[in-house]
Amino acid sequence: MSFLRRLISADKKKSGEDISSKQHVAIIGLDAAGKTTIVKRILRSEYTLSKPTFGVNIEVYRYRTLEFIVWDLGGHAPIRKTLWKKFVTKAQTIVFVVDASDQKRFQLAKDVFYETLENTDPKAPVLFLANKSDKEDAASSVEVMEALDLQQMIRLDRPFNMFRCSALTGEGLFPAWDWLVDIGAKDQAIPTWHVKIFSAVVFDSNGKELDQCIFGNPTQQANVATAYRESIRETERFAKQMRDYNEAVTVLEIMKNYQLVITKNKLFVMGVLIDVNDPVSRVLTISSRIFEAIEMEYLKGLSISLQEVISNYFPLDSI
Ligand code: G3D
Repeated sequence: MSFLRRLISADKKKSGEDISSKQHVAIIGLDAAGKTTIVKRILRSEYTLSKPTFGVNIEVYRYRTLEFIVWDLGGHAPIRKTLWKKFVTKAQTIVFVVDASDQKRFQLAKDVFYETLENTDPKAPVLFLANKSDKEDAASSVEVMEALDLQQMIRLDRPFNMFRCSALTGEGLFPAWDWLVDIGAKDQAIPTWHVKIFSAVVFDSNGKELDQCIFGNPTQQANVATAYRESIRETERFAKQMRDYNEAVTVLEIMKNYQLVITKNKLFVMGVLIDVNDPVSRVLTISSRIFEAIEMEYLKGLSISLQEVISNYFPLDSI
């Protein structure tokens, strides 16, 4: 529950004296995307459900000063649309949920997503959840991103992030909400939230290479090839140097245009090659998330696919 409290206190900080002000979170998406399941999982039992009083099916969940308004998009009568605009316009945070296994309705989801965005506060952060990732037929993050043309969101001057998650298993859901809270705690000046990962390599703590990957099309890969090779050598060297330490981190400049962020935990040493101007802190978050994601496979002795993990968890950072 900690992130709900943090969300409230972030709001208090921003609104100064007015600590009783409500924060509105609009949770929207097509029907059956999983919106209600997500809200209930986030809130567990600590909420009250306000009965819809408008004769339409809006669910409003309250937790202290947070108000979660859950709304189905698509196929509404004009009266509902008018009412909805009132809610969505005042929402400080937008959460859009798509059922990643409902590929037939991706186009409709895309249409309603962009239509709704036009009515939102242009500074309101948007958290995009590709839900039902536990289902076998669920699309990958990259597929969802392409089908909904989410690349254009990166260029907008508002915080945006996308996570693949399952409301059923909880996988991916909590890091997503953590992101939202972190955004809420910051002032509205928006730095770059994403980095451009060119390549990555991971070693185990004994210095044995587990996997490496390079992103981009063949031309981009050719351009970065020398820096890529150097990043592998440097990461290996660092792994050896830091063998006796459980935690370590370093940032090296590689060939003027790149920086290599190397992080080590008990099990792994990973080097991530990014643009020289990209924020290193973002890579630290990414690295610890990747370590969590690959730990189970590694401990079971299974092979690790860095490419798959990075593009699934951080699709916007690996394009
Ligand atoms: P909505 O509020 O967006 O309309 P709901 O959607 O939260 O009511 O969820 C619709 C159905 O999808 C529910 O199934 C719910 O259990 C299921 N669902 C929600 N999230 C997930 C998920 O992450 N994985 C899977 N496998 N199912 C999910 P029912 O059968 O109750 O209609």
